[in-house]
This record gives sequence, C-alpha cells and structure tokens, in this order.
Amino acid sequence: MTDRIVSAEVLVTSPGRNFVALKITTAGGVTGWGDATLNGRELAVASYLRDHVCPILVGRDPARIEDTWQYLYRGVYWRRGPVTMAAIGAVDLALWDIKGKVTGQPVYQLLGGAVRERILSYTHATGWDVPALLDAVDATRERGFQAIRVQTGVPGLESVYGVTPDGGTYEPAGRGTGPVEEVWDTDAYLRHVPGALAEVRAHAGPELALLHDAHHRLTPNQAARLGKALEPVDLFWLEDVTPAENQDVLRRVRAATTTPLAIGEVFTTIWEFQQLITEQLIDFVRAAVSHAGGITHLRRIAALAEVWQVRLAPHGPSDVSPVALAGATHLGLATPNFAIQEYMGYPDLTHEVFRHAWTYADGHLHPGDAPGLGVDVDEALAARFPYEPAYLPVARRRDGTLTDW
Ligand code: EZ4
Ligand code: CO
Repeated sequence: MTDRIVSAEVLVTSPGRNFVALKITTAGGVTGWGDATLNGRELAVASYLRDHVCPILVGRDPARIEDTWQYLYRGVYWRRGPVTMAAIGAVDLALWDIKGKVTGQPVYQLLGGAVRERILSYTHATGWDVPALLDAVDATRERGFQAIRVQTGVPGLESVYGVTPDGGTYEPAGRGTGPVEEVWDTDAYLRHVPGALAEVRAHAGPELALLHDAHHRLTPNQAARLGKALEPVDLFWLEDVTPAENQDVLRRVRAATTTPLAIGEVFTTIWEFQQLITEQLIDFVRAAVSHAGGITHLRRIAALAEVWQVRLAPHGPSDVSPVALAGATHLGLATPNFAIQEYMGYPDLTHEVFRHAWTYADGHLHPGDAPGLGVDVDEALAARFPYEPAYLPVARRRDGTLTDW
C-alpha cells in the first residue's frame, strides 16, 4: 500500500551546539529524521526547508527516495550550493530512515548489507606545543583510536585552526553575534608543522595512522612543498591543502608528492568531485552525507570514486549531527571503497537529545541494528535549548588581509 507524507517539520536546537533536524511523518505514522546543519548558517537551511521544501513534500510517497531527490535537485532549477544540498540531504536521510523503519531493516541492509564488520574511525588530538600534542596523542590512543588527526599551535600565532591553547575540546563555531577574527601566517605554519609532525611519528611509532588538515590555506606551491616535507611522516592523509575551487592547480601538487590527499568537506555534489576523481588528483573524498545530498548522492559519489581507486572518508565534525553520523556509518558499513569515518565526538547534551543506536568502541563505529538510521530525537529536551547565534571564525594575514579560514 502506498503511504504518503503528511508533515515535514524543522527543529532547530542547541544542546551544546546548534543543529537543524528535519522530521518527516507519514500517514502510516512512521517518522524519519534528517540532519540539515550547516555550521554558522543554520537558519538559512531551516528557512529553505520550512518555506520551500516542507510544503511540497506533503502528499508525496515516502518510498520514492530517488524520485524525491531528483524532484528537489533538478526540479528546482537553482541547483547545487550548500544550502540547497544540505536541505536535500536532510530529506534524503529522513526518507531512508522511514524506509528502514517500514521494512524493519537497518539502512545498511537496504544498501546491500555489510561489507565489513565495523568501520574505522579517527578523531582529533591537539596540543598547543609538541609535548602537549604528544600527551594528547597518547590519551587518544588510550581511548582506542588507531587513526588520529593531529593539529598543533604555531609559534608566534595566538590562535590556530583545530587547536585550543588550553588543551580543551576544540569547537570551531564561536557563540556570539559575529565571527571571531584570527591572525594567520602561512610561512610560520610551514616552518613549524613538518618538524612537529615528525616528532609525533617518532613518538607514536610506525603503525598509528596520522592525519593532518591544512584547512584550505596553502598555495599550490606551498602545498607541494608541504606534501614533500611530510613524506617521511607517512601520513594517512593531508587534508584540504588548497582552496580547491581551482582544481587544475592540484595537478601541480599531485605531481610533486606521494603524500595522500583528502579533499572535499565543503563540496556538495558529484560534479565538484568529477575532475578530482577522474584525474586521480585525490585519494579520499571528504563530503558529508548531510551536506552532499544525503545517502542517495554520497553513494553515487563513492561509486564514481571506486572506478579510480579513490576512497570515501566522510566529514564527521561536531557540526555533522548524530543523525548524519548515523547515515555515514550505515553507508560506510555497506560501501566497499569506504576508508575511514571522522568522529570528532559531541558534547554530552547532544547525545541526550539525539539518542542513537550507533556505537563507538576500540577505534571503530558501528551503526547498530535498529530499523532505519537508528536515531531518536528527544523533542521535549531539544525544545529547552533554542538556537544560539554562532559563527565560524574568519582569518586575516598579519597585514589585515582577509584569507581562507
Ligand atoms: O572546520 O566542520 O576536517 N574537519 C574540519 C572541520 C571543519 C568544520 C567547519 O564547520 O575541517 O573541523
Ligand atoms: Co577538514
């Protein structure tokens, strides 16, 4: 019997940080949850959904996931872009959740079933100086992680992406009515990082997988130099070396170094990955299941990547909600060329609002076997934490010029 969508509601909540969730309900009484969180621009996606998407979902058949994806992508004319794609991603996640609940299956079963027992994950270790970073790496290994992203402070700078000067948990979005401004110096970073990461490798031994994020800040030549300088460190990957809108420049980086490259957490469609994948300019695709149009679209990106031996490694910071993290773990369990899942972790309150079947143990995630995505949202608790204005920082060079954060 054909079911139909009777409501689609947007929930904005801030249990420790801001999240935008989408709840779709069917006439048969089944509810599905999606994640529409776009860090620092949350209300734009909430409005896109509330004002333009939710009204046209009502009456549609929730089983037609692909058709709804096409309807919201091709049917809108104004396609692509992070706001549009995060909204489509939320609808897609919610519809997969519903299909799972209707059939009594965890979503990974609907995607073809598990191709592995559990999925490798990495988290972040940060230290303002190298001794603090080594301590953080040790503490992170004690939590079971076998893959760790390492970020460190830079002498002469007061704040650096990914690092807290006091060693506390790093959260990029600062609460307040506008962005914090940071001073950035790429030359100081390049002088410091290869030596710091070499010390981490010497301390950790050869087996620990080490990752590092350059966060879009380098020129192609700087990226080539850094990749070469880091070859002895044997990184699992070097992430977002350049602002990758101009993808031709990555040919220069690729020709200069065999350090594996991961790119694309800010990309939202397969078309942004097309050149990077088909020219083998990257090793890992970083798109998030929430930002890149949901499971339906991210698995298509993974399928294209598989042809060129590029692997999927979805973005999983604190701004990718536990709903989208569930989506990523279901997809990861069922996708042969999935490599690793970022798992930054969440504030305790976030786990209380988003009760999830997925689990972390021993450096790995598993989506669990609850039907659908396996995440229930405590709406009463969520309502106690209204949206709080929060922005990602902006970065300026020493002379005041705005640069990539
Ligand atoms: O800066 O998600 O690899 N992870 C990252 C993240 C991003 C934030 C931005 O919202 O680069 O920490
Ligand atoms: Co990143």
